[in-house]
Amino acid sequence: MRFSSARKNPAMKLLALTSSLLISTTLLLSACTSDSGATQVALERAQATAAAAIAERNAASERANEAEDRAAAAEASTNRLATIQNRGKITCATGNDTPGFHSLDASGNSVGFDVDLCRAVAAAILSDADAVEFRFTDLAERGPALQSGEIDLMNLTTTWTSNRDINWGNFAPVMFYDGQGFMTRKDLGIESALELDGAAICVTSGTTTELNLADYIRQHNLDAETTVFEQSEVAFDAYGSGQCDAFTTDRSGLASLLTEFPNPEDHVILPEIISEEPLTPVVPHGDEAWFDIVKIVMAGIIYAEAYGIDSSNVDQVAASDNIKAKRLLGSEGDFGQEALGIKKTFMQDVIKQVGNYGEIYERNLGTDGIGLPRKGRNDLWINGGQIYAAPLR
Ligand SMILES: N[C@@H](CCC(=O)N[C@@H](CS)C(=O)NCC(=O)O)C(=O)O
Repeated sequence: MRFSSARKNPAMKLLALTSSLLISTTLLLSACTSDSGATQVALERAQATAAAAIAERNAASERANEAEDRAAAAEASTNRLATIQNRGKITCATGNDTPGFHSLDASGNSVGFDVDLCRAVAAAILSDADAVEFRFTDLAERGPALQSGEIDLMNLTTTWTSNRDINWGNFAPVMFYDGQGFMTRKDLGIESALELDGAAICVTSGTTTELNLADYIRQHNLDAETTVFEQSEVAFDAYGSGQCDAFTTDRSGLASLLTEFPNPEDHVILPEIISEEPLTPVVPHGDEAWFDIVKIVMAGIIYAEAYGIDSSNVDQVAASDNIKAKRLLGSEGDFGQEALGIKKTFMQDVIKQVGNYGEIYERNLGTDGIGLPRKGRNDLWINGGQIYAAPLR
């Protein structure tokens, strides 16, 4: 509203100026009727002055509009929480073709580990985990989608790298620790990635996978041929139909895509892990408070698991005498909710509707999902893993 009424002002000013210049031209004309030559010169001068003033005003008005457009974009990206609250839902970039991380269930709803963080953030700020508009984004489009600011959050098996951190957006705490691997058909008898000399390898574009593969081939002097696809599902189908001897991506992605094969036992994941792939939610640059909100929701689900709070016992714990757990649930104290302008009890909505980190993991990636054992880096720090976040206080 503020912008549309401000927009009218330059046009109205322009109108006022144009009519005042026309009035002065008419006055000048009638004052100089005695000398027609001088009148003609005066008239031309007045018209030229009026035209120049109008052109200058037009340019100033255009500059004002551009400045307002820039200000509107800046305001949307610097006050994303208010924008989302007005809109009534968050816009989250994810995918729909990697079971466990992001896919569609039988009713066409988005489900998965990546999807659940979008839902958790929606539950935190809108009290409704379903208040999410999912934007299915190709991997090569992730940078532009973040840079344009058109999405509020991205959770799309995205590796946190230095270049992406600088150029794409702000990366929240790591949600899943991974590394890149290779899959081949068992009947090829290949036991190591170093035996891929002469092989055709399928890979998805716009990924760290593509870059790491190029490094690996060069580093080990392999004479491998890479075939690049825009979507991992298409790349994987190409591998499945025998177009390539091997397929490479994050090892969790290999395990995920394997669940879609009718004959998974005919394939083998090679032992080499050739890179670091910390998979991380990302927000556009430019709004620190919004970045803090996403981080605090992540910390909330992680500490909820550590404190033994899950979707089945929220009310019970909120009324208990466990000080740390009660603070997390907002029944006492404050760990930043007030400064961020979010509901004190936001974590109750998140845990009731989406669950703690462990529940999210098991439902999608663990025993009830694609069967990736959690033990190791993706376990909580208290169990020797690396899943950790800022303490809530
Ligand atoms: N983590 C790597 C690779 C990401 C990747 O290849 N993700 C696949 C699953 S393993 C995916 O989500 N594909 C969805 C799509 O192609 O739309 C990156 O950030 O570049």
